[in-house]
Amino acid sequence: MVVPRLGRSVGHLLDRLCRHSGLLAQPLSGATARRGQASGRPGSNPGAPPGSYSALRAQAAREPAAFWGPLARDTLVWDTPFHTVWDCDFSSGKIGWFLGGQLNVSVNCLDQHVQKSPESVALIWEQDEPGTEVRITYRELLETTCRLANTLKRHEVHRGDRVAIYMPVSPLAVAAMLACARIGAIHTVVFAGFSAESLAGRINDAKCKVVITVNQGLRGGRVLELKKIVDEAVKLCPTVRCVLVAHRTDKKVSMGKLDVVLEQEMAKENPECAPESMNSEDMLFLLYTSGSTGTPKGLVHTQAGYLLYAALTHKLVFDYKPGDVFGCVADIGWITGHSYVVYGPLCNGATSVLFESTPVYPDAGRYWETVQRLQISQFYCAPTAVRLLLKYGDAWVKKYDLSSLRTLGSVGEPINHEAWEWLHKVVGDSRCTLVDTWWQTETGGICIAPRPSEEGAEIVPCMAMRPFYGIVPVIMDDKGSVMEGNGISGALCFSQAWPGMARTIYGNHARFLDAYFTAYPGYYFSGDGVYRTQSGYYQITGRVDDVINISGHRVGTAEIEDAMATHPSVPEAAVIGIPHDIKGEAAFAFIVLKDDVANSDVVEKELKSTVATKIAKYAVPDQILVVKRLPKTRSGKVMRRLLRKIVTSSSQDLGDTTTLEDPSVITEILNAYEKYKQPKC
Ligand code: 7RM
Repeated sequence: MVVPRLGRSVGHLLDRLCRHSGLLAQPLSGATARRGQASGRPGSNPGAPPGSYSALRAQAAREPAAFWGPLARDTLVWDTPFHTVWDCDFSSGKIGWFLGGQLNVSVNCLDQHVQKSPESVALIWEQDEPGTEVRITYRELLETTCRLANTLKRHEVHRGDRVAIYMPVSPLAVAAMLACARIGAIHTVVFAGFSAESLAGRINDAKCKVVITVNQGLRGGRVLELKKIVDEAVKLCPTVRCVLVAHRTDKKVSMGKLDVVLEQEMAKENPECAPESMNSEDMLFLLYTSGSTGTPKGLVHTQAGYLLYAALTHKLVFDYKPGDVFGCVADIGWITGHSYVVYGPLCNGATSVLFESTPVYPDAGRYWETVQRLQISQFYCAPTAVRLLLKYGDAWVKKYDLSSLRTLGSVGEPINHEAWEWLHKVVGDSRCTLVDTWWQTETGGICIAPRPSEEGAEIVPCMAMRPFYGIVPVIMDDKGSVMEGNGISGALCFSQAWPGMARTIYGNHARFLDAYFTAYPGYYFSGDGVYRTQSGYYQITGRVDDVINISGHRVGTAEIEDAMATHPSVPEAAVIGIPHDIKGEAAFAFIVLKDDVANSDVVEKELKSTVATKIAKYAVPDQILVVKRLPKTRSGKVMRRLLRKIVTSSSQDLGDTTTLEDPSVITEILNAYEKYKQPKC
């Protein structure tokens, strides 16, 4: 079906949006669209002034093609215009945007800005050692990207091939991502805190041809042996033909037969590389994230929709203006780094900060000293860091002039009152806009945040509040029915597709459908719970599945359990998340030991190291409790809910335990836990 030419009112609204955001230079023309399903869209808002948040939100929900079509056409640089704005159907998990269009993401992030102002600064690399920042212009970044792209080509990386990037935050890592984009290869950045086994699992799942890494990393004054980890991983990876090794330190590392010195190769290459014309729906990158099973999922993001969504949210949520220095301190190994260190800011021609260090190196003033020295306008960080820093006291903040700041943002986990207030009052001097932003690896960009909004609209502390344009939240009850009205809570779903969302799980579309589109047919299910306040704002209440969030890092309880169960003395383990002052959540493990185990302390130590080796250090349980058996239902499922109650609730009420196979297990575990809590002397 073809949507008729845009009506005047829609054109007028978008004109206003574009004047506000500087996004659209040209008037609208007709865009065509195939319509998807029509449920759950909010109606129009006749009383809202044109161009206002609520009018635009209503338009984006009612007429996605009319909203997104002109934005995509005028925000992005296209080789071939798209003919269809969207073709999506949540019932079948079909998601497609800007069909027929062709473009290159690296051209959008680099060449378009080089043409206009080659010497403007693309990246400020805030290296681990304070005061040693390096500025990279758009011209330089394009040149580095092209040399790296040509190096990849020389090593037989072709369009559609996968490349793993295991690097600390650095300009070369950004160039590696953009080099893949330039030649149509698909990158998968693996956070440089993951173990060799985790890295190998991801490389094998993606069947990567090439790995890009560094000899060593530097973080918080410490050396990270990244090349050694890659060596260990690659032994397990038959698809890897070549490892490109860059140098972050002077240390010589042993080079095997697959290894190539990246800088030497790049120096030989041409600083220009013709960009591949990619279809809107070709893959741009894979990013692995944890779900409720033991194996991480490789979420697939595609070209045009992802880039447009990252760029638009970067501009409107953070109020980014040309000339601002945008500081997102996330690692590029997470989706936050992809969307708000690399793709969003660079597509908008911004100056983006690459933060290599930690919040407390060399002291607890590091973030604020950096803000002052680099004159950062927007500062985007994780609540776990805020909780840590506020314990050091206000003096570390007050020491510095933070008047360059306009917007503060938080992401990754719920932000508690104390952290929100501290960020707002002490860091933001009660003067900056503070946005609690909710989104996921799967959503590609921010979905719920206090901005954009009507001008000057209230911001309620600790709340993501308002859906972004095109985001239509729906709250579901236990039975899978849509809950209407305010003052209600349930599962957070979305009824309508948006351009930035993931398209599939790499190599496993069935799992994609199962994880996100099966629990509530016709809707995307986020895995989070949400409360809609009396005023109609959204407040995230936390995961409703078996995913926990340690220091803003997602990990599945099943992943930790699987790692622990590889220990020969541990037939069974059950892991739950428990509240933690700084980390937000910590893992608590219940383990069953074989009868012949003499010393459980040794096993516990070994288990911790197993989790660090198999997953990552952050996933190691804080506490391990030995029990005789796990509480299981008659169908054999571990009742984690009961374990959570035992550890976190002071009341005797353990909820419904009638489905337990043997209720006497409760007293058994309660006793074990009581004993465990007593101080050991
Ligand atoms: C961006 C990112 C996603 C999960 C998500 C939530 C939790 C993220 C917030 C939040 C409460 C927030 N991607 N989460 N942001 N919870 N308030 N503002 O973190 O894929 O790594 O994690 O993180 O549970 O589902 S992620």
